[in-house]
Amino acid sequence: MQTKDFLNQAEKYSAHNYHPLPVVLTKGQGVWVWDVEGKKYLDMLSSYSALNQGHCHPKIVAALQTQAEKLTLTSRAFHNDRMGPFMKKLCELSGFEKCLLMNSGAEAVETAIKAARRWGYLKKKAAKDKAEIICCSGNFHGRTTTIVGFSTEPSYQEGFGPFTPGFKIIPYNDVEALKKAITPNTVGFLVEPIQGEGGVIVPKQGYLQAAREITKKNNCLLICDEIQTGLGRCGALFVCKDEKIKPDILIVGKALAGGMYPVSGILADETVMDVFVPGIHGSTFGGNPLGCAAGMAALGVMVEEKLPQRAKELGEYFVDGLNKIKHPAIKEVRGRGLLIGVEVKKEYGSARPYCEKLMGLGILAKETHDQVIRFAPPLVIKKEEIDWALEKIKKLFT
Ligand code: IF1
Repeated sequence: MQTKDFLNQAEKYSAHNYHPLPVVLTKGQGVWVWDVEGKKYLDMLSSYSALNQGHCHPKIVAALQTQAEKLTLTSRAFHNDRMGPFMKKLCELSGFEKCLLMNSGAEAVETAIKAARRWGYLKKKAAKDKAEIICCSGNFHGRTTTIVGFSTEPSYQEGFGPFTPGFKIIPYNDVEALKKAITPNTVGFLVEPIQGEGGVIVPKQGYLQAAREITKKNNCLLICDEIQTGLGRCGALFVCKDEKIKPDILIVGKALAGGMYPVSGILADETVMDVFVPGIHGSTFGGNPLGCAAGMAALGVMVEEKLPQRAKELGEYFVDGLNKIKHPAIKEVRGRGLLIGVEVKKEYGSARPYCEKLMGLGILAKETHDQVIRFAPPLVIKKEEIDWALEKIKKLFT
């Protein structure tokens, strides 16, 4: 079968919930992927930062293979010998006492929401069923009906109501708005350290510190969603650590198991995590040994190959190179580490045609919101591969 055959199959059998580029991938290694015609591309999306360790990292593949032949799933009705060691490593790396493992990012966000509400009723004595969680406009935290209920992107909401009450929206990067929004029933402030889908929006220096102070002062939880910004992507293990703040709940996912298996979770200290008692929350696959084995290897690769440091150094190098491409169509180059956005001026059209041209030049990138081309390669990328990409991006703009 060729590309068009696969496209026809997708057209015929798949719900049309995405508008993918017309490329059919069949192989991945490191930062490179190949399509069914044998064409090679540089992956500049990393499946939205789930592939920080690169495609098919041999150490993570080996861990997955070994575990797959041994024990893949026990449910949480019984213990297994992979979950404990993985959680220990994750807690040590992140500086939290406990974690609760789920599968998709949205499930981890929902877990954080449930933790914050339960904490609010049990410990803050918020009025019954009146708990409020503050979120930011331009947020992206997943696709469940509760989560899209507090999205500010109409297309994510249309036709999916009614929505879960108890969420209040404030502008991102606005400390005063946060202060004003807090009430005696506010149990948490849910925020992305950098808004990925919102268009790679980096808040002003000190925003997270201020959010930390205000939430502490008002006895409500700071909940940081680092599903996309975490695990090295933005040039640090977590942006929170870089900003020298510790949220009450840290949400992780995506690259947690190296893009090899869906593993997500929340990290918190005992004072929050003890709101969970047996039987009130969970999932069939949460904490399964296969995902934990992959996760253990993925964390190992991140530390051994110093991926956060690489992202910091190579991200600065990449942004510097992009800024040297002087073209009137480029409105701004922004980002942190290897989460980079190039905003295209409206008068030069939307970002999508640029991504289609980039595909012709051998680079796979994805637009976020109409005007921003997102460049987020695996963190194992080499300097010369960035140089190769810069040459192609220069061609795109000249
Ligand atoms: C899609 C966006 C990125 C996330 C943050 C939670 C989740 C995500 C900060 C939910 C997931 C993915 C979802 C994917 C595309 C991608 C995405 F464009 F949707 F917004 F990365 F920016 N918090 N983001 O970024 O995690 O349940 O997907 O595992 O839904 O199209 P998930």
